[in-house]
Amino acid sequence: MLYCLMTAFDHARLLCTAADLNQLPPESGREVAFAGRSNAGKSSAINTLTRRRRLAYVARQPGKTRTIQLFELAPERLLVDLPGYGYARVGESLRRRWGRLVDAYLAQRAALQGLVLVVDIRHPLTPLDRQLLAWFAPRDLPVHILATKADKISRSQALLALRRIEQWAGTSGMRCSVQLFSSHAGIGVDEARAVIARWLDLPDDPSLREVGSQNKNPRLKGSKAGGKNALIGIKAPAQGGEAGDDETSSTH
Ligand SMILES: Nc1nc2c(ncn2[C@@H]2O[C@H](COP(=O)(O)OP(=O)(O)O)[C@@H](O)[C@H]2O)c(=O)[nH]1
Ligand SMILES: [Mg+2]
Repeated sequence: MLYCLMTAFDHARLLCTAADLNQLPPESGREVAFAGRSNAGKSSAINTLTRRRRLAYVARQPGKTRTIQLFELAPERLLVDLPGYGYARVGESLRRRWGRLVDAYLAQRAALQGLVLVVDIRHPLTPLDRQLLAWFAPRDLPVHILATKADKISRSQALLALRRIEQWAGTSGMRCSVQLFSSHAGIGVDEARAVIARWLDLPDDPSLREVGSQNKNPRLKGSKAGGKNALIGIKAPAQGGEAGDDETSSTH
């Protein structure tokens, strides 16, 4: 039996694009930010979670996004797509590369409830990702790592990579959870939605709606991704089964 959150995710809309902190909306609500290396799959993840093809801009070339995009799921409940880091020359400091805008957002934004760190499962937790987490740790907010593009490698490789990230997370001292994800294959969608819904305190969370057994994708059967997140306080589904993003281009 599968369950899914019938949520505000399905009603997402672009609220605004901010090139500067003073263009952000007032801090009266709750926000969950998506961070990660350029081209890791942040925007694709947002599109998949909201079951939209082009809500967030999916770049054909890495390093293009320079603004913060804010998506409204419900009044004062926002998803925030941050510009990626790591595309500029190796050797520059994270803060210099990433810029004042994102730096200030993550350090100061009071509305921020948690950070979704999107990592390409084939290159998980690069030095820049670790730098970001170390730098973000003093805020004492939860971090959920989406190990995405799980469709690009075998299931056994994916589980091995997942275990490595979990081991690191276990020693990090942070409130850190990890899961497999794929925007293209729809892996881990409901699990990620459940974490975000809880952080955003969405009005319909944690109401679960029984939808019956609809998983037609044999790749997803038996995956452990749905049960890996120790921070989820509700029954995690086996898998989402829906792939909201059918972008086929890849710069890899
Ligand atoms: N195979 C595969 N490709 C993906 C996945 N997610 C994103 N991509 C591709 O990776 C590239 C970068 O994605 P994008 O979402 O723009 O990354 P961002 O820079 O982190 O926002 C695009 O070509 C996407 O189509 C995924 O889950 N599987
Ligand atoms: Mg993007």
